[in-house]
Amino acid sequence: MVSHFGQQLDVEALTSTSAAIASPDESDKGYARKIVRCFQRANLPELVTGDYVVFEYEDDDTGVIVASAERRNVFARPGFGGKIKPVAANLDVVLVVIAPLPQAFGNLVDRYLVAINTLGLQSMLVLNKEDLLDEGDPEPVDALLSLYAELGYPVFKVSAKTGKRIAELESSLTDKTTVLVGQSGVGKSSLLNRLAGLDDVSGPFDELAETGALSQGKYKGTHTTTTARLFHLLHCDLIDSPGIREFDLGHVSRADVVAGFPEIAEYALHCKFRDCSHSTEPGCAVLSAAEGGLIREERMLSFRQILQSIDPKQG
Ligand SMILES: Nc1nc2c(ncn2[C@@H]2O[C@H](COP(=O)(O)OP(=O)(O)OP(=O)(O)O)[C@@H](O)[C@H]2O)c(=O)[nH]1
Ligand SMILES: [Mg+2]
Ligand SMILES: [Zn+2]
Repeated sequence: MVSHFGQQLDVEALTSTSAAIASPDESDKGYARKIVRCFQRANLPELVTGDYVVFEYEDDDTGVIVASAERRNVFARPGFGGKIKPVAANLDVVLVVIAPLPQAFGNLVDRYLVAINTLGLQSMLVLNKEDLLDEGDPEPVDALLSLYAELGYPVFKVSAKTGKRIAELESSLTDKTTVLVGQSGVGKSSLLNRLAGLDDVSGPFDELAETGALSQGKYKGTHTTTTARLFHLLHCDLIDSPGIREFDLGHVSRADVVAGFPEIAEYALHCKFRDCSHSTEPGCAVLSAAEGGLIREERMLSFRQILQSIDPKQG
């Protein structure tokens, strides 16, 4: 399943027969497979980009989905009213994209990293629009990227616009299925177009992803991408996803949050109490490490903020 349009879904036919596309067939990695617009039978669960399904043709370009295969994993985010909204399934990597504009927030990145870690997926970070950075004058987004590099996350500083270091990024994505996530306007769709080999990444395109200018004056994204879509590139599969404003981690446990902060998790093993909340307890190894400057202050603040948001009694 490659994309969702209200009640209808776009399904890519993996075989030329009229049904049976439940499993990925590596020998059949053609790049211009047929897209069939389908409805799904009412008894099926909510399907998401990246799901494998079985469908029956109704005519040449339309069909009905009759079954879906179990997912390896699904990346989700809470939608309106606290309902979990799946974004994409059967992934290897979640690529968190930040940029100098719109402004990047460490806490948003940390929320993503907790969610990705909880799912057991690999996270990578991209700072896009490096062409906007002033060489002589390090900007906050640079410091943010270095922080994650120090923590051991793979980081890339690229420009979709100029193509700088795109080859480096591409080689890390080879043979993987990756979803691009991040705020609206950071350039997820532009990156996808560049990784697809385009020199002019801003379209308009028929085959690739639509991009949109930032809003006048406010330098915010304009929510151009409205539905997740899977693209087969020469060396990897990429899923473009709609930008978000906030990432609410409603569905994770306190232990998940700790595990999503590797440098905090390391010290948390040595706390005196097993159920230590790392806020006021005596013998808390996390607090002593933070006091000793072994954990960065901004990460401790972010950690507390996330704990508080998943359980307001905490903190
Ligand atoms: N200077 C510069 N501008 C870029 C770069 N990449 C993207 N942009 C511009 O940033 C704006 C937003 O790009 P999009 O690719 O639409 O951003 P997006 O993250 O897909 O946004 P949503 O679909 O709304 O989530 C467009 O005006 C792009 O031309 C870059 O590397 N450098
Ligand atoms: Mg987009
Ligand atoms: Zn503790």
